[in-house]
Amino acid sequence: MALSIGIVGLPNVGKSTLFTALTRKGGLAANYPFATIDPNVGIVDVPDKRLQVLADIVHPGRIVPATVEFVDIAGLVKGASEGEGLGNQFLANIRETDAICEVVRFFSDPDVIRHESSHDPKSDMDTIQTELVLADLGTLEKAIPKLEKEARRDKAFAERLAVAKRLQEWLNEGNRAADMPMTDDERAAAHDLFLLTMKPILYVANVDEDALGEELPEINGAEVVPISAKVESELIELDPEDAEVFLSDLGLEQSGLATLAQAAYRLLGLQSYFTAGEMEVKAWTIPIGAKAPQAAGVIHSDFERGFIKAQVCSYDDYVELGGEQGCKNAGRLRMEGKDYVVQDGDVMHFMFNV
Ligand SMILES: Nc1nc2c(ncn2[C@@H]2O[C@H](COP(=O)(O)OP(=O)(O)OP(=O)(O)O)[C@@H](O)[C@H]2O)c(=O)[nH]1
Ligand SMILES: [Mg+2]
Repeated sequence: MALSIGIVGLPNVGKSTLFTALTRKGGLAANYPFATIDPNVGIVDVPDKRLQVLADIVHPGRIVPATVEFVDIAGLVKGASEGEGLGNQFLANIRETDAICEVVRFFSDPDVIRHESSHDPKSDMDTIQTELVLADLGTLEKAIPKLEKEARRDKAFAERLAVAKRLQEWLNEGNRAADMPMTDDERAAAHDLFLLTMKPILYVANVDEDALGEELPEINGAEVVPISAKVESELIELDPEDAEVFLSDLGLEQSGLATLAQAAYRLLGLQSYFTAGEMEVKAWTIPIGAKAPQAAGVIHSDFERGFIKAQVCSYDDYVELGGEQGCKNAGRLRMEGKDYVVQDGDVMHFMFNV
């Protein structure tokens, strides 16, 4: 299960430029609005420097990073829900993503045409929020009559219907679904409605080169990650050493893409653990707080079902003591049971029985 993120924003704000840099393959970036019509899906490695450190110890056949799937869609405009621009049909392509990344134009380049509905970051964000809320209201308008019918037949649908109606009122006031106070059960019921504003959102501020490294304040309680799509698209053309020099000239420690991947992990409450062996060193994505069996289940459901115990070294121990044998010699190799809460960076080996 790769984590998936849908990219939204007004036309010509740099979505496809960012997507292309992210995925190192062609989405089409072009200086005219609505350059993107078909959705583009790209799988992106989650940059994690720890993988190479582990590989230097284990010398595996290959390194396998965690991945995130990005979906690039056409720009939304004011009135998209009523068919303005290209309309909002393509929002269906991001209905099942785990999160939304909204690209907001902060860069000033006068040569890049601003779509007429784009003014400044705050109003652009409001425009997108309005369109996403309207799209969700459209979804609810279709879902509610169906749920009413189903609730008459089967009580199990009553809760989903009640929450759908409550959401309708809430969204009608211009709010995001995710911000509505809900019990866990209601939240689960709401999840099945696949509302766009129910998804966690993070903002990418597509800034001018010289504004990189500046911290941006949160907007509506959401994290804003400053990235220059232009710089990113230049970075991927360079070999790794030149890229490091380029980055340090800009006063940066890592590429915006790495920063974005990390922000997405934080937003979704995710972390990685590693497996390290002769064949491969691999990062696995799990929710923060996941216990050992759940972590094992990410590799294979049999591992979770037949979980016996896990052999664990912390990342720091593993690196400092030179690997598994070193950890063992130093008494730092632990055997953990099914209640062990996996820590970020743990190097794990599972014992199971099926
Ligand atoms: N100066 C500058 N130009 C950029 C930057 N990011 C994108 N552009 C330019 O803006 C134009 C539009 O970029 P795209 O990536 O195609 O925009 P988009 O958001 O995908 O647009 P649609 O698909 O039409 O909705 C292109 O000419 C890019 O080169 C940036 O960070 N700085
Ligand atoms: Mg595009």
